[in-house]
Amino acid sequence: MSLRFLTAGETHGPQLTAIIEGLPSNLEIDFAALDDQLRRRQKGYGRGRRMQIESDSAKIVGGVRHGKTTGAPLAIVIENKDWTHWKTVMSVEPVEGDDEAKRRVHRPRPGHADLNGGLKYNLKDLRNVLERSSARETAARVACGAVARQLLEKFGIKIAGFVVSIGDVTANVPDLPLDELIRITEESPVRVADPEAEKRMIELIDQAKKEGDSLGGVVCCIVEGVPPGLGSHVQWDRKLDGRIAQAVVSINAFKGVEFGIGFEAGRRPGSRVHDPILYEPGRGFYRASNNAGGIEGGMTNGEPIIVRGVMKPIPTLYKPLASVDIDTKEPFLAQVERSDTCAVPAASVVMEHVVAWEVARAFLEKFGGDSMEEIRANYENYLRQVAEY
Ligand code: EPS
Repeated sequence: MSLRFLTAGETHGPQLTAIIEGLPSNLEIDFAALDDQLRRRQKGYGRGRRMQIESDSAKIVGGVRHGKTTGAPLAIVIENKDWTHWKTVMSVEPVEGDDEAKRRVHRPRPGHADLNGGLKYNLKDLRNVLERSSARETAARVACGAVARQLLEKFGIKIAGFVVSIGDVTANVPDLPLDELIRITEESPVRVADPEAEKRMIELIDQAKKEGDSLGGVVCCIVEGVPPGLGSHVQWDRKLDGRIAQAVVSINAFKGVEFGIGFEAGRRPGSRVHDPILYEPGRGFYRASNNAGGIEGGMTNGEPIIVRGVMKPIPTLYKPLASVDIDTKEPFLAQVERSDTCAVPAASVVMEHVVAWEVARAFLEKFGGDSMEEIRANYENYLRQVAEY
């Protein structure tokens, strides 16, 4: 069984719900570490008031007993504390009241799912679209990714996520061991390891907030300790880079993805793109550089996976753009909903977790077994085979 998950829940509904299927039995769950990841996602300079209301915690309500997975579907719920303010607006049961009482949305925001979702699902209250398309859903995805990450950690696989740029400010990424890079970016309110860029990013966010505007940016994720051979070249939908790309672009507001040197590869000749192959007894095959970002032919090559994603600015603008009222078809300014000015730092944490998920999925396909013991035996056997190759 392939690893999979589904999420449900609205941003101002009572809770988010996720079900993971395909986890092996006997994976020890570190409950505090799940909540740590959810807390990391809530942080970052540029967030709005909502994050002061929430204190996300993953409550496991199925699939784990006495601290270990049983092999049954794992069910997680995350409470929305803000729900108490939205009980009538988000009521499952019919409620009385006018548009205002129901906080009906009828002036769609350009760049959001509002209008397309309204047309597609024939909904005259665009709140029915925005409640689900909100990036609140990424809390559930981080919870699922955090479980996958715990599985990967048992095999020495480590993941970092940080910010490369916000608006037109690009941070220098120092060449440091991964643990050191994680330590420094973790302390930065904009998740960079460049104090000068950090200062300019904060100023830029302050300015955007003052002007009722929003900002996007570029984030990077590095996965270290991955064995060669995850993913496959034999079929289009088994290529790991393709699967990671889909996962990254599925994050709310993400518009593009690149691996290694990415789009720069299109500007260089092959001699300055491909990574020469080297060999040392004891170490095995390795590369002189990692321009490929750890994936060639849809498979990991044993070098760290390096993936970047671009997030567009959040579409909710306090100084709204032109829109059309869906009732009167008259021009109006788009509706203003409470939102963040910049969620790029949080998005780098989300990206870590969607990438962790895809790597774990490929890992279980390669070393598949129903228990952690069976997976470990398969993994060690494969590492021996690679060493003796
Ligand atoms: C979001 C709008 C804001 C963000 C939200 C994503 O929420 P609200 O409308 O309640 O102010 O804070 O992000 C989260 C709730 C979260 O947990 O990340 C949107 O429209 O996408």
